[in-house]
Amino acid sequence: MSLTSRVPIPGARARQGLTCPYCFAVVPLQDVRFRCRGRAGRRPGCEPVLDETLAEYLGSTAGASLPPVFSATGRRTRAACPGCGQETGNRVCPECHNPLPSAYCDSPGRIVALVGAKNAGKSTYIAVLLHELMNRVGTELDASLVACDDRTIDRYKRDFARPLLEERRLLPTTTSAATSAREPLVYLLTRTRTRRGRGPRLGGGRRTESLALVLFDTAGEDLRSRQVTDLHLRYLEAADAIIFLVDPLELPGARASVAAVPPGPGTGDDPDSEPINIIARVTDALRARHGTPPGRRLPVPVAVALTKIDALRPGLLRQSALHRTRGGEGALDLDDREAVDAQVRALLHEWHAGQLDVYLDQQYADYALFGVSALGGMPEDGRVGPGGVRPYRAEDPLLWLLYRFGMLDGVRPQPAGLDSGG
Ligand SMILES: Nc1nc2c(ncn2[C@@H]2O[C@H](COP(=O)(O)OP(=O)(O)OP(=O)(O)O)[C@@H](O)[C@H]2O)c(=O)[nH]1
Ligand SMILES: [Mg+2]
Ligand SMILES: [Zn+2]
Ligand SMILES: [Zn+2]
Repeated sequence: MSLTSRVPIPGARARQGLTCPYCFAVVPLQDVRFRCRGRAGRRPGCEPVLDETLAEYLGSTAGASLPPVFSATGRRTRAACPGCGQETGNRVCPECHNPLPSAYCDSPGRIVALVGAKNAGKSTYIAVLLHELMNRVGTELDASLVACDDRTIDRYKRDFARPLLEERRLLPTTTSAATSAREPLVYLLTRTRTRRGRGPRLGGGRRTESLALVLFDTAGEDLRSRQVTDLHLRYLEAADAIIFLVDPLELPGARASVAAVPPGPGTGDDPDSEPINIIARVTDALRARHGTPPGRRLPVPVAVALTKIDALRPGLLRQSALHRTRGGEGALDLDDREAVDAQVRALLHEWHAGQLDVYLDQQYADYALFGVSALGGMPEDGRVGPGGVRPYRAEDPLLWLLYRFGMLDGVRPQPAGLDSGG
């Protein structure tokens, strides 16, 4: 099988400009604005002023006093501030005044959205995935994960890393966007690839590619109602790829496969919270937004991941692809990928949740199934289990998406002799 037979990615669809990863407005490049660097030490510059546009986005004036924003041609990477004459390379979105990192302006960023029902494990997954990308997986991929703004850094520490990873407390239920302002965590994942067999004279042999990882920790509650808020819709519409998280404990047929049903707030018999209904609601919204005619499948790549797979009976995992540890070579092992996909599909059918698979196949041209565990073990009394957080295959959906985006090679370790693609 050819390893280069990747289909074109819809994310590469010609956009009229770039999509702001904060407010999801589509901005023509020439309309991108600049923010003065401000005064620092002996360097002259403008004084901070209240940025009302940013304050409106934040829903608060805290953190919105910054050096002024000005217009200049956003196609350039730098511009001189009309107030103080100093050059700045800080570009911002004209709609919400959030920073647009140059790597994001210069290479078409890709937005990955994360969705799931209440209690599916979204917040826990975000905490762990980001940690993995900043550490083990980042090293393996030779990729750096950099937060695009200080608020992302602060919020990741305060709401995710500190409670879950340091204090080992389970994360609280995410509050509804109706009661508290919601803002995405915006990161840039940058990977430098050295193209094998290409000398530096042929374009340098090194290519830097970026992916905007925009994680919007939606409250499951907000996806329950049909009135998905406008920001949610814009988020989903802007997404070049979607990760759906599904709690297997919510699949009625899976109960028998679970080692112990965890205590805590299950969603019970509420049909609005069933995974397939959440996915259907999001799919309807996507269809409306993309104007996809009925009968045609949506082109957005979708990774559907069963969460909490540590909760499945050990017997079920033994001898299974899910149980195998992924070999980490900075490439996607396509044999392993197919084996996991087939196993999760078999589990869904065994659990009488085959309709989920059928539905995805009808609606999406490109979807893949995963099994992940963010915690790696059952939590106890509101805390992470005694072994600490030991994530398991948490990065798999993201690796697959990187592969789909052409940012990661696919390899088949067996049989030997195949070109490793790329
Ligand atoms: N066994 C196991 N349990 C998990 C795992 N991840 C999450 N959980 C459990 O699922 C609960 C909900 O996880 P959250 O990450 O808060 O879920 P959420 O999707 O953010 O929920 P809402 O914010 O209410 O929409 C946690 O409190 C844990 O009890 C996991 O990897 N393994
Ligand atoms: Mg949450
Ligand atoms: Zn200035
Ligand atoms: Zn914006």
